[in-house]
Amino acid sequence: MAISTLKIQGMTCNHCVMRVAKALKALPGVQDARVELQKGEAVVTYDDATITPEKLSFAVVDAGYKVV
Ligand SMILES: [Cu+2]
Repeated sequence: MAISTLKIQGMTCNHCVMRVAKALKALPGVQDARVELQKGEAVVTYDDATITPEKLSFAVVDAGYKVV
């Protein structure tokens, strides 16, 4: 398992947090995603044989947020 921290812009409320967490957790290979509104980041635990950090970022962008 690998852990990656994504810096996310555009989250303004708990709804955003849920959206991002849901998008990340829906990806194959993602075991856990902890999203923090105040820090503007997501800490993702994933299987690096299944998914790459780029794909984690794409999922966040697809959900409507920006990864910096
Ligand atoms: Cu929101």
